[in-house]
Amino acid sequence: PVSVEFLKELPKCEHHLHLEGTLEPDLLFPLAERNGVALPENFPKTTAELEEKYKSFADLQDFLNYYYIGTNVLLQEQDFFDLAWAYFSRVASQGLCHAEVFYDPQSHTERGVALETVTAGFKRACERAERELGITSKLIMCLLRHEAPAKCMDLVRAAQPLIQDGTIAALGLDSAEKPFPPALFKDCYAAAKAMNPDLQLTAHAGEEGPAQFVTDALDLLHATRIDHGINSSQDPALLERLARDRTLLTCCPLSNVKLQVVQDVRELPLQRFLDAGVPFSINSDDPAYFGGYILENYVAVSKAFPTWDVAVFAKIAANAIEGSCVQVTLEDQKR
Ligand code: ES4
Ligand code: ZN
Repeated sequence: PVSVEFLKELPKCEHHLHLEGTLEPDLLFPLAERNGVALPENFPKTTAELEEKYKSFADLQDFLNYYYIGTNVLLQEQDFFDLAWAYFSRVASQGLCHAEVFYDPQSHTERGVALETVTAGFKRACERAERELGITSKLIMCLLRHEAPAKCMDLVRAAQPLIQDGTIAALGLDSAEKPFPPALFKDCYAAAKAMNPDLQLTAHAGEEGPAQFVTDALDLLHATRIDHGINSSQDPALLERLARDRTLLTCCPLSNVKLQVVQDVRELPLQRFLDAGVPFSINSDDPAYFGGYILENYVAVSKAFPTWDVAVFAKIAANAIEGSCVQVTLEDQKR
């Protein structure tokens, strides 16, 4: 296997990172205190107890129940800044160059926190990360698919100024997958794209849901990237299409194990993706919950696929750059 040092030095892009999923227990409790937010009666009382709980989740929904309780402690612009800044500071030492990060406005607006407050805090952290850490970034606004499509459309309308001025670079779709197929959000995606033709479109699909949801995200939402997409491996025609169109799958190995999508990283169809020419990147998803940031995810893959050499990882890293919303040109690199 390649060395950890090599993986650390490899210039990496993160494409699948929920900012709310970077809320470490040791920030969650102080924020709850600072904001006077009461946690549920049966919620763990200490960082150690909460970390114990995070050791295993039954499935995506079991995790999401904790994740949405966590989001409740975020209220002020400064909270959102602190959260994102803690993330950027941490991954700067892991060789992260560029991050395209998700956030879930509805998990905050539902509690009376303004979209503008959330976005301003995250944006300020992104700007500081570029200035002080040399990490470039883009914000991806996600629709919560367990919410009514009409509610999601309200968010798209509220976000119009942020979509038009490029603050929001891309639209995504997340939360409980299986009961909420991509088709429900066709109008939301079309409306957002109409606000700014430069808006990029991505969607979680094929994590717990079938390969058909990946196809639907491409056909109905016109996504040009797929988040997770692991179950694409069940459809050879789809693999061919992803390879032909160079559609990036943003894979999250430790997440898939923690949420029992697979029992071991070795079960992930990553070799099949490589063989079929399907580009994928390696990402952390919700690192505070799943026990690893981007480097730990690369290391887990290198351990699970010990025959992959530096050339394979260089290819993965190059595919990640190519699949980013921003293309880093040779000219930019010279500067
Ligand atoms: C998520 Cl792992 C995952 N899947 C779907 N939605 C999410 N939101 C935060 N993490
Ligand atoms: Zn995700």
